[in-house]
Amino acid sequence: MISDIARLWFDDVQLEPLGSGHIHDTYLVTAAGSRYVLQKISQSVFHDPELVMSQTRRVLDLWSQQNTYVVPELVDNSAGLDGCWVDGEYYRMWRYIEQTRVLNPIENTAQAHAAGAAFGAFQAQLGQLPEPHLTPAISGFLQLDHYLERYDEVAAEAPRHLQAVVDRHRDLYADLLITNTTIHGDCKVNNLLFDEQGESVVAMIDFDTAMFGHWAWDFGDLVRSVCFSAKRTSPEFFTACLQGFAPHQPLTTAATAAAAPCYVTLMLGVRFLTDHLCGDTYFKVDRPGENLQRAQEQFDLFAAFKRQGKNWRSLAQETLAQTAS
Ligand code: GN1
Ligand code: MG
Repeated sequence: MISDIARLWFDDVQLEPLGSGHIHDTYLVTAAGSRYVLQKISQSVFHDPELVMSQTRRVLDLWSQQNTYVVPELVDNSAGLDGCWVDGEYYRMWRYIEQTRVLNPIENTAQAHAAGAAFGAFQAQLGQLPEPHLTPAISGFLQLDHYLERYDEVAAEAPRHLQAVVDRHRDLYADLLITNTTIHGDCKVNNLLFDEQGESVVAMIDFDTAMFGHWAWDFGDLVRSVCFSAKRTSPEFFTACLQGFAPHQPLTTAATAAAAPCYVTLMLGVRFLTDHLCGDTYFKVDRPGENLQRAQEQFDLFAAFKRQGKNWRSLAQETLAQTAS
């Protein structure tokens, strides 16, 4: 029972499910008047939980050296360990960060700016990580070419209209397939905890996918998640994310910033679609067909991003010129 696991940390616990993640099982734990977050790491996604933990500790150490954001803390259990194996599953406990909230949906462009600044600051800070680079805890993570290889094995079963979209765009993003900096790897706006007024970012969470990647995978995922959360691809959101992010990341260019939301959104659509066709082994579902629906939502968002195309490139050029001056 999950409460038995929580008792490896605390004697007297109350538990309830927490969050809307598609990967781990996550619980809110109350013990001795304080709140904590217990997670069972999904091994169908992260094959090596100890690698995830050792890399997370390196990230937390370096991220703790900035003073702008609260850094999540792992909690030791009664054996003095911040994570442990029980019956072949790996568990860990975090201190809950109080007086914060997740934006669901995002409400305004000031929040998008604050989110861009937070993820930009993360890349700037993690740029100082001593060698060796963080390795992807999931092989091929965020590499479109890798996901297309898997997709191609099952593509014949995919709905025709989605096959056509993939085939038309699969070769467009060669510039984004390289790696150039340490990234967060899951820059959704709901991996940021805002203050209760929703004005500033208090803390960033979820470092499992931090790795050496391309700066624009984070930036693109942020714009994708902001627009998905707001249910519209507003140019104001794009500009606000870029204004927040770019001052922290000197690698930022207008063309790549404009292409990044398309790249990440197409990739996520392909990931959901492939998982649907392969029997939902990666993203958790509550009912059959849910991953197909998620794929369709990302393909719709991708189409909306494509329509912004050239506008966003010139908008990015103007924004970068302003932020540099
Ligand atoms: C997964 O579980 P969650 O929501 O933190 C996924 C991300 C996707 C996201 C889409 C390790 O993250 O890459 O962008 O779903 N994480 C992993 O909602 O695959
Ligand atoms: Mg995540």
